[in-house]
Parts: sequence; structure tokens; C-alpha cells
Amino acid sequence: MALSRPIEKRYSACRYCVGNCGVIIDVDVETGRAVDIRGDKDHPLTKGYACIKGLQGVYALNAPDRVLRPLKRNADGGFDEIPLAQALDEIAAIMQTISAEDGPHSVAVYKGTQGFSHAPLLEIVRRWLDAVGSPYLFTTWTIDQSNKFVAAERLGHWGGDPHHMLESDVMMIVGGNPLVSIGMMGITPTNVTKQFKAAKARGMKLIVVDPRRSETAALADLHLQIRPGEDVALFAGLLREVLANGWEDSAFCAAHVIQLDALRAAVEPFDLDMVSARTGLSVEDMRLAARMFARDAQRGGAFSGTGPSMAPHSNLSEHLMQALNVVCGRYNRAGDVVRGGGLIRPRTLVAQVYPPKRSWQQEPKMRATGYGTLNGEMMTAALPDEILTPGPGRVRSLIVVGGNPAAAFPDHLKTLRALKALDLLVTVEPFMTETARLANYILPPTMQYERWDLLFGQEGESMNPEPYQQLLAAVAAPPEGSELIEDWRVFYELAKRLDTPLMFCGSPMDMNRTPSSEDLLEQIIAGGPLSLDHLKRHPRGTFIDVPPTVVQPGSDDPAARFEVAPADVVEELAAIRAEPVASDDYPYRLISRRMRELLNTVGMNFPVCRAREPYNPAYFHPLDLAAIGIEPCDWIEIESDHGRLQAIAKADGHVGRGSISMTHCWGGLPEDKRPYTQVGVNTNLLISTDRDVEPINAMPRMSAIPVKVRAISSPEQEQIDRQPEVL
Ligand SMILES: Nc1nc2c(c(=O)[nH]1)N[C@H]1C(S)=C(S)[C@@H](COP(=O)(O)OP(=O)(O)OC[C@H]3O[C@@H](n4cnc5c(=O)[nH]c(N)nc54)[C@H](O)[C@@H]3O)O[C@H]1N2
Ligand SMILES: Nc1nc2c(c(=O)[nH]1)N[C@H]1C(S)=C(S)[C@@H](COP(=O)(O)OP(=O)(O)OC[C@H]3O[C@@H](n4cnc5c(=O)[nH]c(N)nc54)[C@H](O)[C@@H]3O)O[C@H]1N2
Ligand code: SF4
Ligand SMILES: [Mo]
Repeated sequence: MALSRPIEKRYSACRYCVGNCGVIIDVDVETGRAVDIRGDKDHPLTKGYACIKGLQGVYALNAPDRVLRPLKRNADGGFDEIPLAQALDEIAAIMQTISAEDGPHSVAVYKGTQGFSHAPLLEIVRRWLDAVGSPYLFTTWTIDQSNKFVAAERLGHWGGDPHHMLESDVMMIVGGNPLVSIGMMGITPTNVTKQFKAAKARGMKLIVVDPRRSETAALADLHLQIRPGEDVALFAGLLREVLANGWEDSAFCAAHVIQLDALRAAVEPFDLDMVSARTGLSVEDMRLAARMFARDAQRGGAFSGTGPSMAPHSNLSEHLMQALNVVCGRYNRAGDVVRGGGLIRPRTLVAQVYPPKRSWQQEPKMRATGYGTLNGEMMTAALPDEILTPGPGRVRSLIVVGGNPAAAFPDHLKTLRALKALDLLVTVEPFMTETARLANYILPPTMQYERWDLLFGQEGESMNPEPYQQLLAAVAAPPEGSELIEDWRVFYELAKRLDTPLMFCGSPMDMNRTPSSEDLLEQIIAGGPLSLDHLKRHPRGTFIDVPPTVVQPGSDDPAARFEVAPADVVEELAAIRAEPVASDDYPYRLISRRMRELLNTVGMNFPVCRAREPYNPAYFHPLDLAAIGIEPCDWIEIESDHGRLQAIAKADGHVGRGSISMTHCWGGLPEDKRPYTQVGVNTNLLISTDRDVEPINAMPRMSAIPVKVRAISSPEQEQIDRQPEVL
């Protein structure tokens, strides 16, 4: 019998996604290392829920392929270990030379999904860019759902929050699958399935708009199985139906909305017969949706996921969907008690419109493409152009933190060319990912459970349903012999070496004495109701005794109105009527899909996650497979007007006719020529960023991609040879 070693239970929460599931970590007291993880049944928010990839969080800490010491790429393309201090010195020296030659714009940062939960990092990245004088902050938002910012900045937004699912009579989810993605769609991101079932049991009606009968659609009272990319037509039609029947909230519109007649005129041509021809939905189902949403319900809104934000005309579809919420007045009013008031940064909720601001029209602009900023960020899909377009001010140095652009960016081959064209690519990354392989330096970070965080972080607090906070302490020691760095400290150390003092939460940082993560958290929560000492006394988290968040009365400034039909929106809507619905050349539409086992590329190297899904099949409706003349598990080639890929076809009766559903970020680096059955294939090969991008935010067409399909008789070796080369 093996000798048992003393184990201590420590409390924490998983931060891979916005779920923030409470977990218990078993720690070997002698080594300090984490040895096991499970959902914490007594966690008041998540009550024991944890998903398959979250439960690999301790595997990830101890993974045999974890990068444990800083690495520098050598002339042969391999990597050599190098002391952390030397890596930081060298990186800073190269940056200094590049900025002296090409100005501060030549330095950029890209923050991926795993950079959104680390509280000190969230603050320091922006301050670091301010200090070095570069506006080039890129994040996943602009290859994800930046249409939400565009809509809010053209339409205006309400300061009192939309209705929450827990207090709604109806909810419409458009192109999102929160049962799997735990997405941010008017819900509390905890125990999502139970939450939906409970809401439905008390009578809430659920409408889901999705070309696939997703797990969420399977729960719906009404599933509108739309043709991909036709959300604009649907929402124009629903608005027309609501306004024609007088189902809008006329008092709310009178007080807060302008351009209602212009909206009415703009949607007039979208009668339900015409919309039916575009969307493939029946007129009866759309009428039913309009009645359920607007006539028969008082509370509850429409919320979108990534489906429509990745489809063409994503800014317009979001505008129209939000306009439906606006005309139906689906917002909290003065006096309403709301969730998500914020404890780290208390939020003041006010019952008024914040008018459109169109921040992208102001300086600074991207040098090569001319895009402006959105939410203080530049457009990620245009970053490769910024690197590849010659001329002064070219981006020559990129720090990646918590992301994997070589796998995740649209226009895969252009992205790889751009990453290879950088003078300096640094990635703060625990694994040898596709991006790490191309980097000049890999700085391995402490991971969740080894670093300090706050539940939901300061940018995710509106999702926290309760006045509950948990200090997520560094409960596990880093691996023996490792030399890791906290994500935030990379920026601090570089600032020191570049002689650019940093601000942090409004105060200058001490650049001579390195602060601890606890010091920084203390600064982040200062001014609010939290205290680090109090949180430390409650390692499992604690409810904070704060008054409920009540929406305050707003100002009645006549300039603060929702602009439901601005000229550019009306123009784009008119142009859509002339667009063909289907193309004979590219009759199928490839749609995005997320899997439980992975979060983009997180989990790709976890055996438990990969055992279920060794590659990413192309899912078709069985009748479509028959129509193409292929059997499940046959090889196919999928071709868009930009690129092609080869994959194995599978039948899935939940996928609508004419759609192909496939997950993203697979395939590894093309030059490795690894077999599809081991690594899958990257759907970003099909996506162009030279065209088919939205005008304001460069959001590419990443779903509803027109494609054609043909059967191929490809044995594996032939398949490998067909993988594209990077130019
Ligand atoms: N075709 C297509 N492309 C897509 C999408 C799609 O639907 N279709 N989805 C898009 C979307 S929505 C997104 S958000 C992007 C995602 O784009 P990215 O954020 O660039 O990709 P991820 O795979 O999420 O990258 C997370 C990285 O963080 C690393 N990591 C894990 N733990 C830690 C840690 O503790 N610290 C640090 N520093 N790093 C850590 C992981 O190993 C991984 O490399 O992809 C986009 N790309
Ligand atoms: N398990 C897991 N969870 C995740 C992630 C993950 O990779 N795995 N990724 C995280 C990230 S980065 C994000 S951004 C969120 C995203 O969260 P979600 O937006 O919920 O992502 P999906 O689950 O892909 O759901 C998108 C849905 O849109 C549908 N769709 C595709 N095209 C269209 C269209 O043109 N119109 C309409 N109406 N629907 C369409 C698809 O069929 C799909 O069901 O999830 C996060 N959570
Ligand atoms: S990845 Fe899974 S366990 Fe982790 S927070 Fe998200 S849902 Fe919870
Ligand atoms: Mo995302």
C-alpha cells in the first residue's frame, strides 16, 4: 500500500471561463503542490458544478509538457532555457531599439482569453501601453463580439442594465449556447442548465435563434432554426411586426427614443413573407416569436452570442436586436433592484440613456488600415496588416499574454506570415502552443491556483449575481525547479528596464520596490466595500454586507436618447435587400460551434479532453450528407472563396439543412504536417481579413461562411500533403 502523504483542502475557483466555478484543491502539504481538484458543493454561487476542462486545472499545473523556465528561440528554430532576468533584459533592449527606430507604435500587446481573469493584469496592460506611448492594445473582443460595442455606440446604451433572466417572463437567445459556453447572455454564469430549467419551471418562455438545435435550443419553447447569416432579416421582420401591431412600450419610446418613424420606414420592406424566404423560417413561427416576446411578456430581453457577431452584417444584426429591446423597453427602471452592482468597482446604475459616441471616429487610428478604437482597443483582425504593411510605425514587436493568435486569428496563413515577420514576438504562456513555437521568447507564467485573483475580476463583476466575493489566493506552489513570472510582473519588469514609470489604479507605482500581488489587489479594491484582511479570513468566499443595488433616477437631458435608425444603419439595411440569399457556387454555410472539452485551444493538450475529441469533424445534416453522396466518416474538402480544408464528415441531425458546423482553433502549425486525425484542421483557413470584414471594427466573416463541399478519397498521407504551406 502506498504511503499516504498529508493533504490539505484549499478553496479556490476556476478561471478558464466566466463561470468562476468554486473548487476545492487538494494540496500536498510537504511539497505545496496541488494534487487534486473537485467542484465545491458548498460554494454558494456554483454549488459543486465544474466542467470537464475545469476539472483538468490541476492536471494543467503538473502537466509534463508545461514550460517551466523562460525559453529563447535559437538560430535552428529550437529553444534554449535562459534565466528570467536575462530574458527580460534582452526583450527590453530589443524593444528599445525598435521604438527608437520606428516610434512607440511599433510595440503592441495582444491579450487572449486567459488574460481576462487576472485582476492586476487587467489594470497593468493598459497602463504599460500608456507609459510606452503605444495605442496598440488588441484583445479577443474584436474577433469575438465587438459588435456589441458598435451597437451601443451607435444606438446608445441604458445605464440601468437590461433585465436579468432570473426576473424575466421571456428570453430570446440569438446564436449563443450558454448551456455549453456559459456565455454572457443576460444570465448568471453559474449552473446554467439548472438556472434555465428553474426559470422555465416558473413560467419563463425561452426563444432560441440558431441554425443548429444546440443544447440550449433543445430547452427552448420556440426554436427558430434560421439560415446562418440571416439574423438581420429576422430582426427587421420582428421589429416590423411589433411596431405594426403596437406591441412596443410607447411610454418608454416617447421618453427615451428618437428616430422611431425612420426605423418603422426602414423595416417596412421586411414583411414576414420576404423574411421567410431569406431565413427559411415559417411566417407562423416568426409571428409567434413576436407575440411571445413583445405582446405576452413585460420583462426579459434578447441577447446574442457569437453566432451573429461572427456572421456577415454583425453590427447591423446586433443593432436591430438591441433596437427590439429598446422599443419594448426591456431595461430596469429607477427603483428596480438589480444584480451585479459590483464590489471590486461598485457600479452606479442610472435609469437613462447614454447617447451614441462613435468613438472609432476619433484619433488614434490604425496606421495601415485606418480603423479607429473601440472600448480603448484596436482591431485584432487588422493586426496582421499592421505588421505586414511596410512603412514607418510598423508594428514590429508584440507581447501576447493568455492568447494563442497563431491558432485563433482569422485568416490563418496571413496571421502566420505576420507573426513570422515580427522582429520580436514574446508570449507569456505555460505551454508550447502554436504561437509559442513562433515566439522569440516564451515567458512561462504562474497559472490559476498559483496566483492571486478576485472572483470575476474587475471587468466581469456585472455577471456576479450576488454580493459575494472570494479572494483566490495562490493555494499551490509552482513546480520544483521552475522559474515562472506572474503575468502582470512581465509588464512591470519591462517598464523598469525601459525606464517608463507606470501608473496603477490612478497612483504612480513604486518602480524600485516590486509590489506583491496582494499589494496590487489592495489597490484595486480600494474605495469599495472589500478589505483584503476580511477576505483572507474567509477563504471560501463571503457575502458582503452592502445595501442592494437600486437603479437611480437619470437625467432628462434631451440629448440622451436612443438613436434607433441612424443613417449608416438605414443604408446598410436597404442594401441587404439587394443581396442574394444563396450562392450557386458556394451553397453551404459553415457555422461556428464550441465544445465542452475545450476553450478555444485551452485543453488541446489535456489527454482527458482530447480523448473525447481527437479532431474536429464537419457536422452535416444526414440528408445533406446523402445529397452530396457521402457516408458519415468519409473525407471531404470544404472550400470558401478564400481557402480550403479537408476534414472528416459526420452526421448530426441537429444541424440545419445547408449548414456545416465545425469548431475552431484546431490543426496545429501547417508546416508540421501532422495528420488531421491527430490535430484536426483550422477553419481560419477559410476566412479572409482582406475583404468580408465589417466597416467599423474589422470583424471578419467567421460564421455563416459560404462554402462548397466535395467528397475526396483521401488516405491520411495524401491528406497531409494537401495541407497548405505557409508562404
Ligand atoms: N474560426 C474561428 N476562429 C475563432 C473563433 C471562432 O469561433 N471561429 N472564436 C474566436 C474567439 S470568440 C476567441 S475569444 C478567440 C480566442 O483567442 P485566444 O484567446 O488567442 O485563444 P485561446 O486558445 O483562448 O488562448 C488562451 C491561451 O492562454 C494560455 N493559458 C492557459 N492558462 C494560462 C495562464 O494562466 N496564463 C497565461 N498567460 N496563459 C495561459 C493557453 O495555453 C492558450 O494558449 O478565438 C477566436 N477565433
Ligand atoms: N466549453 C466552452 N466554453 C466556452 C468557449 C469554448 O471554446 N468552449 N469559448 C468561450 C468564448 S471565447 C466565447 S466568446 C463564448 C462564446 O459563447 P457562445 O456565443 O455561446 O458560443 P457557441 O457555443 O459557439 O454558440 C454560438 C451559436 O451560434 C450559432 N450560430 C452560428 N452562426 C449563426 C448565425 O449566423 N446566426 C445565428 N443566430 N446563430 C448562429 C451556432 O450554431 C452556435 O450554436 O464561449 C466561451 N465559453
Ligand atoms: S471552465 Fe468549466 S469549471 Fe472552469 S469556470 Fe468555466 S465552466 Fe467552470
Ligand atoms: Mo471569445
